[in-house]
Amino acid sequence: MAGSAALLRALAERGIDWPAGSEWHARLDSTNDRVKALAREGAPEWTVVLADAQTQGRGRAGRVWSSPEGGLYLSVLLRPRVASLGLLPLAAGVAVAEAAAEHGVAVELKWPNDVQVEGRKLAGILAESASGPSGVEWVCVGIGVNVAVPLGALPVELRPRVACLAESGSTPPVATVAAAVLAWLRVWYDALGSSPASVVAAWRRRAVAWWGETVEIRTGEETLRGRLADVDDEGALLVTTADGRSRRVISGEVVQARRAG
Ligand code: BT5
Repeated sequence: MAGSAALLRALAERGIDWPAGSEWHARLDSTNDRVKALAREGAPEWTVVLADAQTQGRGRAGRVWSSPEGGLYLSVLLRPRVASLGLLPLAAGVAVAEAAAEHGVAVELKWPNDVQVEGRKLAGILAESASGPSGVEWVCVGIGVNVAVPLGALPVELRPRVACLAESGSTPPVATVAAAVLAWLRVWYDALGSSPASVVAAWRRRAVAWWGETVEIRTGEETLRGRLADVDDEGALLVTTADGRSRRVISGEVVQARRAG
């Protein structure tokens, strides 16, 4: 696991002594699955797992996350003490945005979990959690970032819709990007406890500018159409429907949110 040493070095260069174990595999089915297994064995918060490539990388709702070499595939274990988890994907999105900015790439965040460059997807976030009688026991936050993924290694239909950090002209080592993402994740995760409103504000500042536009939001049960009003303090989207009612949509329910044509 030479990657683990590179990661710890990159974190140390930022003054961070990583508080839990790290694994870096050449290949895994899914870093989320590995972290979930470690979570069930009682691994501590901030346990982190990376892989050079994934054979079963997952998005939400069973979608595929293409994971060839050249990308960052990272999952981290959190044991939050907060009641509402809706802000966690937004905090992770802001962390990825900060990390991308360090490498000269300005991103836009699309609710709930997309990180985009000019409408193309640079990164995705998949949070999976388990609850027990006393509430949320753990959350696994999986983050995939296209650092220098060769377009040819991706499915043809995906290529026009994908962005890479390397487009900025330099190709940072994956371990350097991983350290940046983790460092910023700690900052914004702490903010969830101390000042959730600052997370929402940071997310809103970087959000795709589609406030006031008509959107279509597909959940497992229905398709909702309305004017996008705002995101609330818990990270839920507020949509005003044609009959003037305000509807609140939480990220866990959403299959797709898009501008309506
Ligand atoms: C996501 O899902 O965006 C969450 C992706 C999370 C991936 C990380 S990698 C580390 C960890 N381990 C895992 O197994 N997963 C996490 P969703 O919003 O459902 O978006 C999925 C859609 O993104 C797909 O249907 C494609 O259209 C597109 N896509 C797939 N691979 C991509 C890639 N490499 N780059 C950009 N877009 C991609």
